[in-house]
Amino acid sequence: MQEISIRFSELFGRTPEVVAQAPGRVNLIGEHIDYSDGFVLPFAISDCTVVALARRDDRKIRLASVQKSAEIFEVSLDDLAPMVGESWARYALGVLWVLGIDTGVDLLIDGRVPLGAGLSSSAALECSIAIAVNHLFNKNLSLPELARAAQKAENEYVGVPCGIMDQSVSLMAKAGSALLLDCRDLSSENIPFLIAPQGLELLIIDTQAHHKLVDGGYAERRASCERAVAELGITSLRDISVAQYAARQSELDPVTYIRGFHAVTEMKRVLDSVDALKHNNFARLGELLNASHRSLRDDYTVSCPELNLAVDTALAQGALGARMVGGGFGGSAIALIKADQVKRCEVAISRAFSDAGFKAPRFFTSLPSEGAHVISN
Ligand code: GAF
Repeated sequence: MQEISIRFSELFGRTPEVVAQAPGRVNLIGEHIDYSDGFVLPFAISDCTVVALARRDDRKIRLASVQKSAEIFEVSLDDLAPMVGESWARYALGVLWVLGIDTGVDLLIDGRVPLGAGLSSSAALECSIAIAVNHLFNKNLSLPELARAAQKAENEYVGVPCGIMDQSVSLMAKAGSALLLDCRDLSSENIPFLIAPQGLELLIIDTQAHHKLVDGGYAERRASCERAVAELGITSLRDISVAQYAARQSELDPVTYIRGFHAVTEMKRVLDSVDALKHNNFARLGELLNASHRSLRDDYTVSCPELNLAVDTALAQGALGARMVGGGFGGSAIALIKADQVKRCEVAISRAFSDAGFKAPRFFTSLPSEGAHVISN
């Protein structure tokens, strides 16, 4: 029996009916454009959130997390409403609320995606529950439908205005590939991302920085993109080329213009990256990662000193490319680097952080892994 099933039995005095897991993610490129209908290119990491679930014959929801020891949070199905629950529990309850279940459940979560590292531990939690509930309650929802449900839970139940990228990749990713996702209709293509045979690794640097701006800053950037769309009278930033956008600069205020400029240039960088990957041109991919970072740092202004130092140090150590990933203002950066340079790079980044008086960073590497699935039932 799996470890989580044993813990579930100890806690709830019965065996789970289903165990499922969903991974966190790293976004290779295509940052802050999922909410502008863009193409993005994330992949799933090997760290997952695992959930064990069993139905009850009443309307109680009992929820516990391995990371919060045996503390059981209890709520009635009839009392589910936005913001009900402890902060972490809201992500789980939100999914139950959106999917609509007709009996209570016992639910145990084992979250193994590093928290606060910008690797989408929240999407992993939501999607592990979405896939388990879909299976146990015979919902027959497709992966894109489950992604939309998980996003809705985060938007409306938890109150975070995230886009659709993290939930989609957590559900739809394939091992060995990055997911080229069209955020407009959630169609996707698996783009092989096999860097090991090239002697390369993708180093993930968790800066351990969490700047307060994160909540307001994300919503504010999103609002700027929406303003650009409204003022230019277009359907989305997806529907305008870089040249067309630049030609209309005078119609927008400077801040709105520069935010939208990040979005339209990032959309092009994603498609150029796919082309680079299809031609095994990792030097070109590295240049595009660097350009993405500069755009996020200078135009979209969602980077921070820790992320910039991680990126600059990785490049000084010979990385082909490096950039911040995720929402920004902290969290992780990635560096595409020769495998035999990884250790030296880690040492240099740790030293640079210590010299700058920053908290010690953490390092991970991960191959592109499989999306959410039921492990046992
Ligand atoms: C966060 C959000 F949740 C995503 O939807 C996406 O916008 C990302 O930031 C930035 O690309 O992870």
